[in-house]
Amino acid sequence: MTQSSRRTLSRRKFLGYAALSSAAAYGLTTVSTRPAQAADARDGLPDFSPAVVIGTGYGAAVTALRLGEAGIPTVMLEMGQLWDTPTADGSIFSPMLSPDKRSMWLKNRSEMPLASFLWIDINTGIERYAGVLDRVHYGDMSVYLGRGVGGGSLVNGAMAVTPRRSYFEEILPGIDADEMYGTYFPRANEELGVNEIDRDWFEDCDSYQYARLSRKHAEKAGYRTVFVPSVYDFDYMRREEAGEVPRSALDSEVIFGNNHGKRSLDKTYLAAALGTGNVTIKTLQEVRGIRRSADGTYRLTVRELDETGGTVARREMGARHLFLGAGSIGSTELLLRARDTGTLPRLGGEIGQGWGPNGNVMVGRANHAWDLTGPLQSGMPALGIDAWDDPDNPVFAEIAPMPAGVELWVSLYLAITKNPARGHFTYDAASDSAQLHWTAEQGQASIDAAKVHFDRINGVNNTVYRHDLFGDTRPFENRFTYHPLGGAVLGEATDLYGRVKGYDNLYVTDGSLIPGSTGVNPFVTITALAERNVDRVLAEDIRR
Ligand code: FAE
Repeated sequence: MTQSSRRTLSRRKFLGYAALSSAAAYGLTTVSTRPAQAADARDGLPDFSPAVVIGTGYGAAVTALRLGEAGIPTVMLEMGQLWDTPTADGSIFSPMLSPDKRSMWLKNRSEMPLASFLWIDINTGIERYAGVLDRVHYGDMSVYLGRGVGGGSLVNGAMAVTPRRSYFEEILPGIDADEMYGTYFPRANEELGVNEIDRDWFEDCDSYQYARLSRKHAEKAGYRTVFVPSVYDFDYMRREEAGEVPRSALDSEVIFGNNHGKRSLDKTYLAAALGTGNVTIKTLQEVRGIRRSADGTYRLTVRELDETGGTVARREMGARHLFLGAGSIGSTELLLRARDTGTLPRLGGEIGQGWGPNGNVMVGRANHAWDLTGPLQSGMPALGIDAWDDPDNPVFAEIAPMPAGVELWVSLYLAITKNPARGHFTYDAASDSAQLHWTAEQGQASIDAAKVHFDRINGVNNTVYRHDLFGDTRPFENRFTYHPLGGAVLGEATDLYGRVKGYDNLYVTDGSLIPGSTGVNPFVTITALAERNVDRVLAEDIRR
């Protein structure tokens, strides 16, 4: 990138960021840098836009930026809220340890990944509200999702990991890996603002005592650990520990949103997209239906929500080019509904297939009394145990915090395993929703793989598993995932650039494209693939 294009981009980002802030301040559901559009914010949707992007997560944000840069008027429809309005105490997001209504999407109780501590329920009642974290339940699996302008970037752990090239080639063999690793992964890392922790500070600080302890235990058992890049600003974190700035990662914040420090998409791609002047974001707009008009354009049925999930209005809007960026769960559901209710009948049997939880398993170990994790724990993981080269049980285990503000003598991990089992979705007409078919047995291979390594770590360190964290006595939790992947897999439900088979000008641009597993935390892969795909779509389908 040249110096002048860098300057243009940051000016654009500034404009976009200003638009995001002022929209929140005025309570608008439309965010745009064009004043005329902001003024008619409460007037619902335009009847038509050349391009519509559903969602505002990673795939969606990349797509909107590149469409906007190409001069294409683009509307983004997001079912969640814009998270930029401080409450009386100055916070935008709910505290992590005492969740309020802002924490969860339309729930009456918080639903933390750790259900209990010493078997005591740690969740609390909250007011039903369009909050930032959703947990969608399907039998033996539930899926955590971010809701709001920025999608998963608002609630995730910020770990920004480029997958091993050999594994990327294994999961997506049809994609030119030279191009991905030469162009698109570097581009994604730069635009996302990925940074690395200062190694000297890491060794010295209080915030990562918990990670250094887990490293000590892992190394004693012969494992190697690797630093994990992040989109949390590590310089800001260093100043948090020094007491120079308000705390966020060091105030236990993560899954209910970070009040400071995190480069979520509203600070990066979406700000830049708005700054092009061609992109408008409409919030609290849930797309429910997609059909095709006689002239070949798409018509969307959109439900406008209020802050408690009630329906304000149902409207329609049209698009020539339609991009689905509603995430693995959201985009898959939209396509399945369209196929099975007959509004897009040419969609194929590949829709809804190839889903996986990225082999996620959570596990806790009980530490000896003298092995302290420390009361201060950064909410943003910075280290992982890398056993991915184990030929029988490949595992990448991020060393996760348990940021309660007091010593708990627990080491926590989120393991990513290589589990070949895949689930699928079907459309359920009675509930008008997609249902996931995934069984506990399918998840067992992930537990078995993680157990091999954590048994070894426990054995060498004379430690044991915690049995009190997941609501019953199980030591391993694989009944939820942070990393839903698949449902409209690249090269199967779509061509190799995300064009949905059976229809032209219809694209998938999010985690649905990835066949169930990336071997690492997925958002860098989703971002880089979206960059690659939109390049091709702009060149061949839109600018032609
Ligand atoms: P996503 O970010 O989920 O965005 C989809 C958007 O579409 C959301 O804003 C939805 O509200 C919206 N939407 C859905 N349906 C509709 C509809 N019908 N109409 C309008 N809008 C709709 O999609 N990944 C990492 O790489 N590193 C991490 O550290 C990490 N930690 C995580 C921690 C948590 C608690 C969670 C939940 C996830 C974490 N992830 C992490 C996963 C990561 O956030 C996720 O893979 C991406 O956000 C998925 O990006 P997509 O573009 O697929």
